Amino acid sequence: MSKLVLLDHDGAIDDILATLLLMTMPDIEVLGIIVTPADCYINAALNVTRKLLDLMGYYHVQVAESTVRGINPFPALYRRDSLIMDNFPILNQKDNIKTPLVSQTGQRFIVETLHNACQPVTLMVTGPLTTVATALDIDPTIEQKIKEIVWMGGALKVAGNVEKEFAPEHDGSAEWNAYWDAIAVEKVWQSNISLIVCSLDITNTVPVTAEFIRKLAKQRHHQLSDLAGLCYALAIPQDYYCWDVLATSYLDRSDLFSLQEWETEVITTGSSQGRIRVVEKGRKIYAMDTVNQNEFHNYLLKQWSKF
Ligand SMILES: [Ca+2]
Repeated sequence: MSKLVLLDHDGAIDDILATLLLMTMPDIEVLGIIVTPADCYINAALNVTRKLLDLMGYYHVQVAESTVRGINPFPALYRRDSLIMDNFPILNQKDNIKTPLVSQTGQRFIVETLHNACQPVTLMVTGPLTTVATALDIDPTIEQKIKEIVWMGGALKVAGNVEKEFAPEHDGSAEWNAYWDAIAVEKVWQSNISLIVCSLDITNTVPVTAEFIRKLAKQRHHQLSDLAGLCYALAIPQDYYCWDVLATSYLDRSDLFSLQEWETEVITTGSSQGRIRVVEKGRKIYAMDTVNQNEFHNYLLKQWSKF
């Protein structure tokens, strides 16, 4: 039986690439995609997601718009990438979008989809945890239908990526997805759901390099490689890593990773808000600890040559 997955992403370059990767995976049934309005402008991010599904011929996958709000907004400089992607020629070959946008909110869509699922579902979250936390607020019984949450977020033993330039009162110890809404992280931490976290500790080991983009360029006759190369080229002026893409690859290739168990707590207020700290007797989580970078890159090249 296929592994059931709900993807909740927040519309940045990396989220779109994670979607691109997830849709190529064998033995996985994607029950829907929720877009959380965090590292994006929401209409553009919804369009990009649906156009991408159109490009791959996955018109049956439902897309839902989360209407949650975060506490600390992402910088406009990051969010505007969603507007650029929405205008990529490769995503605008047709006049109309075929993949449906469901009428209910993303948070309600999670509740309904989990209730209707025939077995527990993996939640793949590549943005803030706010939509998941809100779904748990709407109906706490959905917890039983969540097999695990695989989340890109947090910084355990390394510095965060919330920079002074964008958050003058922060001490730099938090990762952006956690900083956007630390209270939502705490809400999920209070549940009994199994958590597998892809934190900056491991994503720091997979920077986006010009060399990798050249490898994608060599196979650009495959549409997905061309699109991925375009996305990464857009990212290269920033200090960019395979954050969401690494996290998502775990669903198909957990064999490339080692995991480590930690006991942790979430700081929700003050200058360290969004920090996830390792403490004795804290909430148990599994963090992806190491990955074989070469094999990870080869895996991406292989998956993105499928279309
Ligand atoms: Ca993201």
